[in-house]
Amino acid sequence: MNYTKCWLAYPTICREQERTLTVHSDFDGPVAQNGVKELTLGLKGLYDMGLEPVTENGADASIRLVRKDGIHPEGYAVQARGGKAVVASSGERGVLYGIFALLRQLQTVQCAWDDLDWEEEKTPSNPMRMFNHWDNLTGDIERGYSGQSFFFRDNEIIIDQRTVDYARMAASVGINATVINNVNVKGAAVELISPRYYKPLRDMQEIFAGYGIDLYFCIEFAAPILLGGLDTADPCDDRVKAWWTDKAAEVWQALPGLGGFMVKADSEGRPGPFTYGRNHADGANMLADAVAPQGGKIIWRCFVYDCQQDWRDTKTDRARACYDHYMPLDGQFRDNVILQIKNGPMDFQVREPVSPLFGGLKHTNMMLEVQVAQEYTGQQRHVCYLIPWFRQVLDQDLYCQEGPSTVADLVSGRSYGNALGGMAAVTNTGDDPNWTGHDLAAANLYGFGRLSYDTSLTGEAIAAEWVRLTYGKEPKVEDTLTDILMKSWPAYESYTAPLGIGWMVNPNHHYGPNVDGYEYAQWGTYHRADWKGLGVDRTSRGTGYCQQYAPKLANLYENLETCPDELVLFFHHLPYTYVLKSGKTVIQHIYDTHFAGAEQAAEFLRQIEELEPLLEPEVYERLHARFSHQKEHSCQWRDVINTYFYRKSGIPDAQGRKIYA
Ligand code: GCV
Repeated sequence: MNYTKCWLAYPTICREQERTLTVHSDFDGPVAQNGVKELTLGLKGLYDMGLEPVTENGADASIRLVRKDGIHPEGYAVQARGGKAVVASSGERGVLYGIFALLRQLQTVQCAWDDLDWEEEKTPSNPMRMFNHWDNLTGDIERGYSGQSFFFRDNEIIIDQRTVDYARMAASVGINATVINNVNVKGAAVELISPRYYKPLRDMQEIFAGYGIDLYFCIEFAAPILLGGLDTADPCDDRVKAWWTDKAAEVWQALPGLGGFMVKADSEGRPGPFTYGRNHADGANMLADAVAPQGGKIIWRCFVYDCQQDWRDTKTDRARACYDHYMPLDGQFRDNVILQIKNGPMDFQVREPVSPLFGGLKHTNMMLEVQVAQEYTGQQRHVCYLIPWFRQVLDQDLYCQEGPSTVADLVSGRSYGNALGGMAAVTNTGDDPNWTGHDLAAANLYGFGRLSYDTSLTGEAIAAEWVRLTYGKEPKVEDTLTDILMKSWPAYESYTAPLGIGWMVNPNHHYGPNVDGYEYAQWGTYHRADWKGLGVDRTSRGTGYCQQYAPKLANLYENLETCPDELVLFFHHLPYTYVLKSGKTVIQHIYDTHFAGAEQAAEFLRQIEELEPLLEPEVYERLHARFSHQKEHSCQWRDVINTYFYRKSGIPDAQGRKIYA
């Protein structure tokens, strides 16, 4: 199947045919060689120029890839001036990232090769920058909105040019690790750690390694039973320990350099240590000990909560679960364990406070998990550029120590001097021709990588950069698409669930409005609306969730006077007539944002229609179809939500607009 080159299309800047640059490299490993290949592709596309490697006279080469101690092995220093460029690093990954930075810069300033006058030095903000794929071996993707898997089909592993192009795309934005299969390890995926798959996995691993990407996969906690024929997977059982130790030795012998395993345990029906009366440190450490001799890591997901809750029970609070489970274990995990924590305490809603666990753990490696796949944010049928949201998450200060204590500081390991940590994104890719279903959803994939490598970047800068790399330099296209991207998350938030309350989606597939879709279910996701008001009381008078934060944040959320409007219903149960800081009542806020959000979606479509002459017909058609759907679907959201709350409250819209009573 044909597919687009996304941001690696290298659209022509100006033609300098007949010219050939030279490149000299101090490195000769596969990563640097792929860097040279990328330079060749880039210069050909941008200038129609050739590139020739030279082994001698390195000093005269147009581009020099230089080994330089003192620069982080995944960082780089690039200098480009007067038709010559030097890309320096102490490691090959750094050189590769420097090359991508150089190609990016050429496209950003859109100048002739000789005119580039630029230098940049970067050290990655996070040690680990990871894509998580929820691909099943059958080929379908859990929460996939862009076709089928390009890693797996019919229980076989696919290796083709797309594998290489995926690795190029990931490396171009600084991704250095990827988990290829679903955390819900289903069917044949249990056997990924068996000889059946070692050969193709090795081939895949080699491709990824050539782009500086460590391969990981998700394992099934009950594998000793399912694969090993034991009668238990108890992490404290010696037979289980021995089985995992032998298994790890076998896996690493087949796949030397494998990054490690990711585990979802005791979560949404998955097996785990709780089955045996053990805790999650017992489970994670047993695996960590098994993989440690191989240099492997265990990424242990913290998405653990009671998914069999009684909706009548107003004291149990799913939001509390992650902290309640893991805080008592702080300091007990091995050095090669990383706890992976979702950005919020619930599950990737359009707005949530950050998980208090980030501020709680002081002696544990941790990693932030975000979802680039738009499960709850429009499923890649609506545009929803999430990078400004991730930026806010990273900037949130947890006030948990005197020193640096934002989420960015904490997960990078900076706060407490941890060597491991970073950011992971559940990806939005599939085998659709444009990789991400919605063409503009590629900005999230790109943006996650860029942000995880450099957490000082802004959402707007990343958006503008992505648009230029993807569509070339056409001011109207650039301005319009950047504008749409930047307005898209607030727009989506405004016509869906209000004021931080979340959910209100159709059960199971999570698409489209259904205010009571999860209200009487077992999932712990309630809005508690009645005729007087709505919201969940998570203060000390309610579930006590607020108190999981350090005092400064706990007080901010606990007090209505200081609790930010956008999260007020997450933390408080309020009457519809309560006046927000905006000066509007809760009910009027609901009406106003829903009318405004749907209008904004209609405006997006108008903006896209103006781009018709400037975009390739196929791209325009795809965009037009998605934005038309978004316009219509945002009206459905608006009307369902407004009608529901009008019927509950009996309070009319102050502006007398149409509400379907
Ligand atoms: C992979 C949510 C999703 C599930 C997902 C789970 C998780 O509940 O709906 O599909 O399972 O999160 O993150 O493990």
